Amino acid sequence: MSKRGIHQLYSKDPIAADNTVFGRTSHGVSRRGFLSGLKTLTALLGAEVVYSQFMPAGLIPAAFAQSDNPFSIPGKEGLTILNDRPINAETPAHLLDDRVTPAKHFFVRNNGLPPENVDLSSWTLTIEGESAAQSKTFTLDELKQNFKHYTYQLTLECGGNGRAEFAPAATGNQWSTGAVGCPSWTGVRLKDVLSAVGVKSDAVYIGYYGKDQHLSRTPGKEAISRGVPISKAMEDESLIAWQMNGEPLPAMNGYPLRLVFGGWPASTSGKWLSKIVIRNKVHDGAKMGGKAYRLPCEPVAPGTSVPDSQMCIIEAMPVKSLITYPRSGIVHKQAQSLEVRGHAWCGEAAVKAVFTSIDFGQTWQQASLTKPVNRHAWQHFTSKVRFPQKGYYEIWARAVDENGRSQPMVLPGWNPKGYLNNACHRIALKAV
Ligand SMILES: Nc1nc2c(c(=O)[nH]1)N[C@H]1C(S)=C(S)[C@@H](COP(=O)(O)O)O[C@H]1N2
Ligand SMILES: [Mo]
Repeated sequence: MSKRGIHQLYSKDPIAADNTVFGRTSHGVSRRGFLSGLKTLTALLGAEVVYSQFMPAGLIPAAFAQSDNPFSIPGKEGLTILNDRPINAETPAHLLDDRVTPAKHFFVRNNGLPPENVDLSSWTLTIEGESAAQSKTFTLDELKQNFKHYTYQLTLECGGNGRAEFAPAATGNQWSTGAVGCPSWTGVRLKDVLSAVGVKSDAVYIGYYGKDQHLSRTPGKEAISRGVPISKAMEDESLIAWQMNGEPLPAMNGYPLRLVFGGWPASTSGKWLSKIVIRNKVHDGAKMGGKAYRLPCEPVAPGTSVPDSQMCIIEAMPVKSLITYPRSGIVHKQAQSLEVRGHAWCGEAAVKAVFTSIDFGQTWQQASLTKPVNRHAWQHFTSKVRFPQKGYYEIWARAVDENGRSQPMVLPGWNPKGYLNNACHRIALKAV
């Protein structure tokens, strides 16, 4: 644990390097259970908390967020590694500042072991299942030549993004805010391929199979095999994609072929895609049942044990936003206004408005917000913020969707596996 005083972490250059931010876990303050009084807090932050009268009791200052991780995955530098077997890595909020997420900053969520030595010439995609009129296999060339190509910017977010905040803690990857991104994807429409094969009238679901292996390497045992209702499969923006931002998919993101279902839990977007089944019932592949990617059908008290029969499949993701500039922990000249920016998204609807607050949610100011470039693309907000006096602030952002549904400021409904935490994002700032 570092013995450095917190003041040594201040810098006049807010975004130049990793060590320019203040407030870190290394100061012996854990993210959970911050109980000290205002005096201690002021000492640790090295600044007065300007709106302390509005600060919720027990709130852990955003300044004490997780520190940067020194390890990296080739091609994914800067991501925070959560696990190495399977590999899981998330993106720090300030590295998601681009409107179109660069491949190197797109998160990685693997359930098993990715295929090695992928051979493009022998890779095939088979479509079959009870509700397929026939079974048909395409080579990559056939897919690319027989169907029209489409490019969409589509938001993928892991259903477990934000899990780290739940109490009692939920098992699984402890994602903070970075299991989300919105690159541009190129491929063919899933519906064009399914229609070419023939979809029977009793079809209700599709399921995917990928060429990654279960962690146990048991032959024939899938790491994951999920899917979506046929209505989602038939949307214009539902793609079988081979490119991210005009380049072949990164190895860790499904090279050479994957499904992309924008706005739905990213677990439905099968990577290393080799087979799609058209089902006459809800797909029953690995991680479709039990507690996986499912919520209690009715809300439950935190810590409740819920029988599997009372768990329902997660469909569209809830409304959410992320502040991507400035990075949390910067030092800013109080006399200058600051342009805060970020993205907002929602699984089904578009985002109608984004608001920011610097007084722990007492007052909110409406940000300017762009329209999505296409359905299921995230939107961008900017907000000019002024700080009335020197001291410690938190900037909070809150998005509201077209149906009037807002992000909650505190944790939303607890659930056994810690899915769908869309609580407001907040960052720390010191005005000097
Ligand atoms: N074949 C396969 N597809 C998969 C997975 C996987 O482990 N294997 N993980 C799923 C989950 S849980 C998520 S969140 C997304 C992550 O996509 P990414 O790694 O490209 O960010 O892929 C989904 N598709
Ligand atoms: Mo996921």
